[in-house]
Amino acid sequence: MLYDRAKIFVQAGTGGDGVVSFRREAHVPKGGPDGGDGGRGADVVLVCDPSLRDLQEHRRRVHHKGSRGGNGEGGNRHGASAQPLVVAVPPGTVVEDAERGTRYDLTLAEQRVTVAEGGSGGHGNRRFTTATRQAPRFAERGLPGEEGWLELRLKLLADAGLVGLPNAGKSSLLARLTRAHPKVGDYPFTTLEPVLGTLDVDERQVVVADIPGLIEGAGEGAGLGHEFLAHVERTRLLVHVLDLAPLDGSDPQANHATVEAELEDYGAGLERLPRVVCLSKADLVPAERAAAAARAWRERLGERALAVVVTSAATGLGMDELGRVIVRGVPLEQAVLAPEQDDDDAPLAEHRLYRPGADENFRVERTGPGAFRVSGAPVERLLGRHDIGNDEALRHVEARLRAMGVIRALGAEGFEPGDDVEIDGIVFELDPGAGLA
Ligand SMILES: Nc1nc2c(ncn2[C@@H]2O[C@H](COP(=O)(O)OP(=O)(O)OP(=O)(O)O)[C@@H](O)[C@H]2O)c(=O)[nH]1
Ligand SMILES: [Mg+2]
Repeated sequence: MLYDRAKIFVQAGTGGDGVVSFRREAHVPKGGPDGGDGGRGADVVLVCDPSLRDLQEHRRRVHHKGSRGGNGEGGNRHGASAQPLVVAVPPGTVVEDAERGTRYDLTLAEQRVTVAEGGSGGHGNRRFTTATRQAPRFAERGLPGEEGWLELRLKLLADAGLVGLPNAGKSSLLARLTRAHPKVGDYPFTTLEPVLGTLDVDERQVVVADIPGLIEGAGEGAGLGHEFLAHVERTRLLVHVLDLAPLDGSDPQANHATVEAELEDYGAGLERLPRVVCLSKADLVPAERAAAAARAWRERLGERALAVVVTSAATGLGMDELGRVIVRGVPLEQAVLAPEQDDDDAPLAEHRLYRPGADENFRVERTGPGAFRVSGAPVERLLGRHDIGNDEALRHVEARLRAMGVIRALGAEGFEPGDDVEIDGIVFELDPGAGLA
């Protein structure tokens, strides 16, 4: 079973708290503040690891939580920043953060992306020393890290995909062309999940995927193949494998039409990919018949196929030609290791990061007589940082609110000193000393 979907929850670490501390030395009667800052919480980082094949591990382990930053200590010692929490994903993983609308494409070994940033550490009391406040008795708390659900989807990284009806001979071709060992059987649906093989021709390598057989209705979900069509979305070339002598006596032309219709129904532009047609199992028919079929298909398809190749996995006929045609059909610069852009307009960022923006603002609203609510990320962060049960910390918060323009905005809404203010669920009496300006 190939696990190609998973949903994980990532939670970056909380920053360490700053600390309140005063210097104590035998010969210094009254030392100054020396509380150090807290360290950063752990980022959560996804890294592309070629030793992984699919997302199975992520079905078992859903939660990933980064550790806390260390707390500050006296003597101006800062807490340690936590090491990032590294989560490995296989090459070809598309990561989607629906809430933020971000998306990352991890295709190259060691490629990494920070999906959740650790919270910053709080400042120790030393940082709050001012000319008028020589001995601050408060420090900041560390902030929580970012968190959220991520959707992981694996889209195999193959340059070329083998498509065709069940039993057409796709796996036999892959085994013959590459060192892969897909299962081959004389019954339909032998291949239950895509298998990749590497084709070496003229010092180039291209990756070929063997996709489970497609049947009529596959585009709408019938059979097995439809689940795996996502994996050929990234390919540059499709090899349509057509049995020259189907056991069930079916007509190759009708079979060809069935598969092409399903590719089109799937709807990801698969029908626009260049085609190579491979007439398989040639050893089962007289050579003249195979040659005549190839001529007929070339005529019928014209420009629609890069080439029509007669093959036999049993005898090796046509294998070199098929290999060359595939390699030629996959442009060098687009070979699998170059991460590619998706069709949709949103440019794919390798390291797109969400940062709480500097342009975020606050909103003030009246919630009742003598009661107000202030919302917005910067004010909520400020409250998260401080213990307003501590008088000094509360005065510091008031000063910050004033500097941010919150006090003035409250005044404009009819706020009177001493009224209640709620920020992020915390209600407190705000009594700014220096008026409402
Ligand atoms: N004589 C002959 N038999 C072949 C050849 N290629 C495949 N076969 C046989 O055809 C049957 C199907 O081959 P597979 O390679 O498993 O076909 P497939 O397209 O991968 O089938 P699914 O995985 O079920 O979609 C097996 O019994 C193979 O031995 C060939 O070139 N010559
Ligand atoms: Mg197969």
